[in-house]
Amino acid sequence: MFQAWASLTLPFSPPYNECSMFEALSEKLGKVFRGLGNRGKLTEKDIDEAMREVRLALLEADVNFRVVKDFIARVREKSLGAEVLQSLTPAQQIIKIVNQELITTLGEGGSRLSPPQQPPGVLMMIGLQGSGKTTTAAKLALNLKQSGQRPLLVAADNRRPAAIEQLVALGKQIDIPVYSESPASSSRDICAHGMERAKAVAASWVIVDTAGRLHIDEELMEELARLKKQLKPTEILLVADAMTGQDAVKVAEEFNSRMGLTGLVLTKMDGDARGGAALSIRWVTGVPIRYMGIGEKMDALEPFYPERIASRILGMGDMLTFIEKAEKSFDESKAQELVKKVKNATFDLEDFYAQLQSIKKMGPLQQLMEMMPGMSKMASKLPDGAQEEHLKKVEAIICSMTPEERHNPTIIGGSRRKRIARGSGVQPHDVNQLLNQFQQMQKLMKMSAGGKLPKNIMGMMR
Ligand SMILES: Nc1nc2c(ncn2[C@@H]2O[C@H](COP(=O)(O)OP(=O)(O)OP(=O)(O)O)[C@@H](O)[C@H]2O)c(=O)[nH]1
Ligand SMILES: [Mg+2]
Repeated sequence: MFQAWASLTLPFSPPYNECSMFEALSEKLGKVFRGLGNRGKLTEKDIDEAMREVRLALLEADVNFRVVKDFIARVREKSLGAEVLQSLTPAQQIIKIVNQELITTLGEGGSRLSPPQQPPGVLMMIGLQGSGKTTTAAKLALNLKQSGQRPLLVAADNRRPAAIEQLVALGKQIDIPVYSESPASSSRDICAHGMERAKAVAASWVIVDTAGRLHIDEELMEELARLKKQLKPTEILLVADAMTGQDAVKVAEEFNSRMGLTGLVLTKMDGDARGGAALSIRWVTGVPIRYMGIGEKMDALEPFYPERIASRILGMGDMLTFIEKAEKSFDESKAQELVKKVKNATFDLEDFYAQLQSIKKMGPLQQLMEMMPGMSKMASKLPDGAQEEHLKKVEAIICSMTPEERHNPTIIGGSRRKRIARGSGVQPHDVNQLLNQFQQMQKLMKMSAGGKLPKNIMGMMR
């Protein structure tokens, strides 16, 4: 239903604008698997051939060569030794193995921060300059607050005067207290006083933002080691910029050997890097990826779910994330009512309009589309905001209709069409187009209610 809806609002000849992490890798792997086709049996030679291509695809995605070597060896061995399952074709079986091994490589299980046993728990954010420490500290604080915990932010980056102001401003924005002093104070004092404040306000978590450097240097490491000794952090989280590829992996290795990391946060996963850092960093360092940053806004932080990333890479979309987002934004009873309407095929333009509003609440359409199976490619081909533009037009058209027209669009003839077009600042044929598409969508809904939904909705809509 979301697919049907989304395709309804797509402009028709989207210009090209490729940019999305994992996209190229996903495409190449798709090609390899399609090449295996529906063959009833795969020989060792077929598998070796496919593995060679998978290997190339991973290397081109900037995955660490040691990780690639291990990965291929595991997939090859399992593919050769796999039992023949009747329910899957050999190609599907290999996809299943690749999926499992991708998950293993990414590190199993995402984890959220549970309330500390002895509050306040301390999170120490460390990393190179510009990796996203300050932003992530604030995002994490918001995340904790939303799960009912009481975070306090501590601005311990006294190297860059603006860093304190930056954290204070972010704290104000998300309404979370920030402990700060003048940049003249030492980070040791700021942390000590910050801990006192945390106790005074009964904070459950203290999140400490530390200073970064352009490169790892002795001075930085010594300062961080001192702070670690002083703060005895529950977690030391390295914030690493996914856009920097294998450099991020090297940095993580070094920080881990010096500081003993408990977790990683990969930022800028919304960028168009090839994804090699994400696919290598856990395997190389052994440190779990806890969160990923997917934008500059305060809510652009997600727990790291290896299963979801793997299925995104394999082109299955990120249905789980999508469903979670949908659940957050939809009212349960309204959703049920909607399902009933779809089933009875009484879904009208009024309902459609209400849907538009709910979906708008879920975030930028492009991001939503990227999570849906079969739509990620299309999403990347749309220029920023193209969807929103189109949506506005659709909204304007529906707004210019009378309730009766929305309920029963078939009564809209030539003169009503002209009136609606005038009212919404579009051409009559735009109104027509929307009505035709809505009719198509209703047909699809009827079919889906009868369990006859064709597999390729997108193809049909086009
Ligand atoms: N697109 C995107 N931008 C991000 C993300 N995380 C951080 N940024 C941006 O990256 C820039 C640097 O972020 P900061 O949080 O200031 O980085 P920092 O590590 O604290 O930097 P220093 O304090 O100078 O060491 C800012 O412009 C952030 O908005 C992310 O997940 N996605
Ligand atoms: Mg900072």
